[in-house]
Amino acid sequence: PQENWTGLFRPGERVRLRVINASAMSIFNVRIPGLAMTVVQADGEHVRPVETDEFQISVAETYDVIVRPTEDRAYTIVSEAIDRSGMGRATLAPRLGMTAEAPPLRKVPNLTMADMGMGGMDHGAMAGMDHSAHGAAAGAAAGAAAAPMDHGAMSMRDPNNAPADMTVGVGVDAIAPAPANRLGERPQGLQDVDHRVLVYTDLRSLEPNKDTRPPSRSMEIHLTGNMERFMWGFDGRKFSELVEPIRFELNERVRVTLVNDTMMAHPIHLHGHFFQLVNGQDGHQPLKHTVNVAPGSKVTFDLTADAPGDWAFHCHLLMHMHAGMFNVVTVRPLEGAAR
Ligand SMILES: [Cu+2]
Repeated sequence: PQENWTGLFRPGERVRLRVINASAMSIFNVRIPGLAMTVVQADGEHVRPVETDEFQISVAETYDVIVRPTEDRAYTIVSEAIDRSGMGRATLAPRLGMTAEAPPLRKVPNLTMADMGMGGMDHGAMAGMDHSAHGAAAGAAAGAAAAPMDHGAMSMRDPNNAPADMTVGVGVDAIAPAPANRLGERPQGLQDVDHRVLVYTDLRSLEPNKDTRPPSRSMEIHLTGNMERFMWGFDGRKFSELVEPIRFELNERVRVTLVNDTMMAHPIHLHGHFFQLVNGQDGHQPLKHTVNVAPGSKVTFDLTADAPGDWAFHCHLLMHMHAGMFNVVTVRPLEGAAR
């Protein structure tokens, strides 16, 4: 922030900013106080222009925005880490050397019951959980030590809901018993701000989706963690324990639901493909390669498996990926191979 990267503009011109979250472990909330931003691309794919005042960008996501500063003054580009551990800062100005005020860091957001996938739950049943730890769990999003939790409360998984072969044992924090689709809700840390905030349901592909076939099958993948061993994985296993890759037939159309059983956000990234985020924009579902799955929430995407090969599929938080939240997606047959 001290280097104060500065982008120059002539008052009145339209400026396109490509914002890439290239960090290892930090999810940011981005705004330019005094300037509206028109989002025109997500992950490098066109979306219907949508004006906003702030957006959240998870690791590996990209948003292109257009701004039109008309005044002969500097503006501060602010990116606050969602755990409020720090703030990125840059400047848009008509001349080098100018700065605008940088707002103070806002307070650390606390996870709500909804964040924990407990909307509609009997909260009395939660008496075993140490509620004071929730804010700290949110703070762990930046890689800090996991919050101390009462593990006695962590065996709340509805066994009917979990995959039959999912490993759930001591310390596996399957602690969000009822994750729900919350794509239309404001992201972490932005629930209470008094200006417009981009939500995933705002994103609408500018072009109609090329593949509108209904999915021929559905699959559910749970995002799981273990706070005692700092292990992260899919369906309760880390990559080194996984035997089977996730298999798709070439050009198969599959609906994939990611279920975040943990109290941390996970930016899930698939190589080799863009998937269609199922966000209510039927026929114009936005194309993405990374989607942030908020704590205790579900995200669904439709995938056309049109790239033969082996592809990495993983959480893009570096420590989570290294700790096991990784698998290989195989798309077969390969080019030229017999079916
Ligand atoms: Cu993760």
